Amino acid sequence: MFLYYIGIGSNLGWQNMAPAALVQQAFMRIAALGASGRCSAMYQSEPVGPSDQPDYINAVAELHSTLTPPAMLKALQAVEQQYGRVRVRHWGERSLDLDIILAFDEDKLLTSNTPILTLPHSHWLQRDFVLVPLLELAPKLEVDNLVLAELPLVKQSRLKPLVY
Ligand code: A4P
Ligand code: MG
Repeated sequence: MFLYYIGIGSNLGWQNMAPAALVQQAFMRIAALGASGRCSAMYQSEPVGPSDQPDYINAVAELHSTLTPPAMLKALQAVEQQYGRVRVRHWGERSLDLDIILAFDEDKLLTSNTPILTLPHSHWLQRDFVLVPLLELAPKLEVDNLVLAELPLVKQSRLKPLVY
């Protein structure tokens, strides 16, 4: 059984769904790819990349699944496609982005260094909209002896969960 942490992001929404609704819908689809899943709260975050795009809604899902990382990536890309994902510009606006942030085989951290699948996800340690929701699900998580909760980016983050 594999354990995944999957980043969910949207800043356009799709059809009649606002970004927050789409993030929740995407989590339901992700949960269906495994045996058990949990989702963090949602967070509004300023765009990283071009600044002339709307704020993002971000969350992280935790999922236990028998799908291997390449199979999980394919399944996530199929979900992105179903929600109208179009690639416009690098780090630009998108209806839905699903990234595998971390993958474990039992307790073992999996790594991969191909352009098709990079694990852990590139830039994940520079993004509070990934780390803060991830730590909500796994507050004591350490990766390669790095205590994530101790990172300055996490301690200084002003991200707050969305309140309805
Ligand atoms: N790929 C490689 N490794 C992975 C992985 N671990 N998980 C490949 C998912 N995909 C992975 O992805 C490009 C290629 O990455 C895929 O073909 C896949 O095989 P993409 O989704 O088409 O493009 P992208 O998402 O624009 O590229 P990238 O570099 O993954 O961007 P990021 O890092 O996802 O950044 N600002 C805020 N506030 N919140 C956000 O969520 N997201 C982005 C996108 C930019 N700014 C943001 C946010
Ligand atoms: Mg992506």
